[in-house]
Amino acid sequence: MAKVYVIGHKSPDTDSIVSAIAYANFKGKIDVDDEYIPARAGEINSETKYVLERFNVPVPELLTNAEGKNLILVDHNEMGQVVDGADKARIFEIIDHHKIGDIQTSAPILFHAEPVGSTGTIVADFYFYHKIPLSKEMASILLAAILSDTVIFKSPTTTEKDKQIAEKLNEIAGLDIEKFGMEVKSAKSDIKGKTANELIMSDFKEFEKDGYKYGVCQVEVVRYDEAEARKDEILKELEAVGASKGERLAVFMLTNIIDESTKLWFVGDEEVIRKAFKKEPVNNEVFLPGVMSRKLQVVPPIHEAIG
Ligand SMILES: [Mn+2]
Repeated sequence: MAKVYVIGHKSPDTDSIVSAIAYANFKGKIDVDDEYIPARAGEINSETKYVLERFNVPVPELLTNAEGKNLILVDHNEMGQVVDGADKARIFEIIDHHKIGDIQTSAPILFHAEPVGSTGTIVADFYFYHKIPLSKEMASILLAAILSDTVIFKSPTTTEKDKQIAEKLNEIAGLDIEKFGMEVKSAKSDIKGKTANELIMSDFKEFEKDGYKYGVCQVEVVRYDEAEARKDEILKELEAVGASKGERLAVFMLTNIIDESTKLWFVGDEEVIRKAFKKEPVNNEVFLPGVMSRKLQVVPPIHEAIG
């Protein structure tokens, strides 16, 4: 009886963790001679924690070094993302939805890659294809993985197959898909319990043009109201942070991943904001529909508008 670890990429997301759990469970059902153990290559994030706790599914065991072990890789096929020691492990299978990377094996393996929105979609499809019954818990976490990776079907990576498989899973899970997706995504973008300083500093980047210093932080949310209720507090802290760094402009991007828009809050140089976004700021804010990327859509116009 061989022991085989099913494992996703480092800095695991919900898809990596859930695929490992669900595929290990699937393999255990079609091959009773070997033992399939779900594993993880790092700490789980708050979204994954929420999903596993909600359905009472145990967190997979942490594998820090895979040397000498038998592995099945899910949700990745790049050496840069694989668990440490994988170069000295035996890789039996790869199940993934990314571009083909650089992993090499010394023996033939099962390599299943499909251009769909999540590995969860592929794993769920295996259950349906082989008519292996899915428990309510397993169907629910697989649905969570699909909704997470496809940003509730809003990501351009979403395919028809993701939607169809999600529907089939939900015949077992019995959830309100849209509402469940929001609950999953909000678990990661939860701003409750974080101070204004923590929100600002969690992803703050500093820039400079000809001695003009400015800073831009970004916080992703699934709804605006919670952060908006704290706008005064956040602006006050933003002003303090900007001042401590000698910045003439400090920007807080409140990005709504559902709505695909950004409320840009700022303290300091209003003229630069006006010029950069060709909008009249109201209460230290401009609303930017379609804007989600700091490096592509916010920093270049500000940089251009300075000086
Ligand atoms: Mn994935």
